[in-house]
Amino acid sequence: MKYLKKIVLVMVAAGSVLVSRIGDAQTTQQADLVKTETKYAEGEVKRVDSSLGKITIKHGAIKNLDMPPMTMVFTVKEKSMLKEVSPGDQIRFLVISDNGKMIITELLK
Ligand SMILES: [Cu+2]
Repeated sequence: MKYLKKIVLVMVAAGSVLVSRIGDAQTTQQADLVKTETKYAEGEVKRVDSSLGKITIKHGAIKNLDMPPMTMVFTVKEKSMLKEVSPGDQIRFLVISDNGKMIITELLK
């Protein structure tokens, strides 16, 4: 009887490890999903200033910056990123906040 109790305890312990592992996997999966969803912001190019490395974008919500849709000016990390874009283009972009300055690190048409 004592032996049986021990087996049950071991099984319960093993079961809880399994459950916690499944929980971890789900959390990781959800984190990945959030990452993908917040990765790119979308918008339409309104103005390009190649010499200053600035671009005006009418953008949708930018989740990682908690920003609602609006039209605003961004600075690009590299001026060369503006070579391929012109007003009217639909773009996807990655933006980071560097001490309140919005910097586009990636720009895709
Ligand atoms: Cu904005």
